Amino acid sequence: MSDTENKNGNVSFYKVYVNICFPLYMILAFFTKMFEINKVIKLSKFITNWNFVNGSFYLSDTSMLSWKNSRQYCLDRGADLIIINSPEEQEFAMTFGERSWIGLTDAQQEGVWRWVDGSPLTTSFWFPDEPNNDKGNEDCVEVIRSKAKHANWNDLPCDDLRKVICEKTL
Ligand SMILES: [Ca+2]
Ligand SMILES: [Ca+2]
Ligand SMILES: [Ca+2]
Repeated sequence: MSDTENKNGNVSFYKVYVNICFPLYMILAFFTKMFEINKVIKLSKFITNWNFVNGSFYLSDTSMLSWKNSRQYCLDRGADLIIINSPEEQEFAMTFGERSWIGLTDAQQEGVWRWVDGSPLTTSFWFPDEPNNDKGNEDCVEVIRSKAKHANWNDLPCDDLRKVICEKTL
């Protein structure tokens, strides 16, 4: 191999690097950074008004939203609607407002209650005679501030407007 060929070989490798590899790397680095910044923005949006209790962040809002929009509100902040795992969390859920959505629904199959993470309902805190699926159109669940702290869930139409409680577990 002559010196010229060797030189040409080095030049073409350099050209490929400068014209293709380096720009691709920069584009990739840019989008990676944007993704990270976006995650930080979402987290900071979430933690500005957070409550931290027993390993979870909770967030509420004064807005009255449908169940679906409440869920989207939480998902937009890297969380989801509250999943009530214990009597303590049940009592805590009542502190957010008179009537708030929780992350429980039987929209997929009537009478089969599932939390938003897909887990089945094991411990429940229904009002007496609830859930009643009134008029065949009650697939979402609210928690109502009440003296009966462990018997105050009601199923109701998912398009009704209630407060939102988001939960983000660690
Ligand atoms: Ca929980
Ligand atoms: Ca139902
Ligand atoms: Ca009901």
